[in-house]
Amino acid sequence: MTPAELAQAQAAAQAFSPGGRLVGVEPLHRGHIHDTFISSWEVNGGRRRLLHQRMNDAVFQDIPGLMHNIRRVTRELRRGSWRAGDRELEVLRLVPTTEGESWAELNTGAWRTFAFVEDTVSYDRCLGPEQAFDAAAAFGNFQARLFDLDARGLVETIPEFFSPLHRFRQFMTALREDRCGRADSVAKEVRFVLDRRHLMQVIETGIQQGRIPVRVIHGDTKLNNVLFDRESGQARCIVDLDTCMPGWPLYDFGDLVRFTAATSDEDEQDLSQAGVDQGLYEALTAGWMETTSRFMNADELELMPLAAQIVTLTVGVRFLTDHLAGDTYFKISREGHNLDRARVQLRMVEQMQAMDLRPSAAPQVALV
Ligand code: GN1
Ligand code: MG
Repeated sequence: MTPAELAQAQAAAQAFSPGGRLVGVEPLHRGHIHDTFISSWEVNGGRRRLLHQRMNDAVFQDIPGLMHNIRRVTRELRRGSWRAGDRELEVLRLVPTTEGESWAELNTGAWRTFAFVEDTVSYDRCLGPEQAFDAAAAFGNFQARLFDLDARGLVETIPEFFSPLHRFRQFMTALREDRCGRADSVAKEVRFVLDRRHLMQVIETGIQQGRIPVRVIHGDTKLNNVLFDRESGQARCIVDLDTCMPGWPLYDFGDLVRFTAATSDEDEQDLSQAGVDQGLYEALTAGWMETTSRFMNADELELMPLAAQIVTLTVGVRFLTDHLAGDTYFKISREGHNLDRARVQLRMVEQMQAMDLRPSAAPQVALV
């Protein structure tokens, strides 16, 4: 961190001062979108840590809407009227500014702060089926808890965020424009996507036909958005509520599989490592069903394996689109980073299609 960045982060931390003395501020290199820092405070003889984020207002152009959603969702989660599951999860806590606002508009950008959840660990790779089950049950439970929340009460902060069709159109535009002259070098990946374009319309068709419900979802169910207790190893808190907005509930299951059943990191460069672990997929399915079976309909159950393919393809398409467009959306830390990410996702789709991934219950409904 440069001295200027440190000074900015310190000033931002002060805007959310819990009182006491600011001991230090460190960057936390997580996520592809915001800038994140941790501050430590000495308050009344004790230590306290806060997590600050400078929100990316190019990605989230409606910051008031984004913060409205987070306030609304955390309030609902605290209300305790969830329908399914018995796991007690901690709810993320927003720390207000010294003026009592939920975020601060500073000259360095829009900042918000959460209480740091102590004594937890997060994982970029899954430890095994038990952890996969636990993470899936936690995310399923999260969705169950939000079952009563009227989706119309939340702002769609990024329009069509979860729409595979929309992502496909953005990809076609980037391909046509080819701003960086990269299209020729990714002809193989482009072909792979075009050969599977039929997958991109399955969800929209299901929603239009009234078979797939629209409800509030988490929207970024990566394993590393679950904080596990350092001692017990059990899921304790779900973080990153940025994309909690109306979506198709199976998106959460699909994204969970994309990330957690992966045999490699999301940005692995050695493609021979990339793939899907069937045992982890099955554990995720079982964990997910533990809390969602009460409200998933027959079409959704049937679609579970396909949702994993569709979400993985969609996220792969988003990475590939950003590579074609010149890496303007996802943060990168090396040349070709988004292409590496895209390739891993596409390899996973290829493997999923070759595997026999089964829905957890199998009413036969044809959607395609
Ligand atoms: C982004 O920033 P992060 O890592 O929480 C993205 C998700 C993608 C994910 C891929 C707002 O999430 O949609 O699935 O990267 N978030 C946004 O790892 O675009
Ligand atoms: Mg996120």
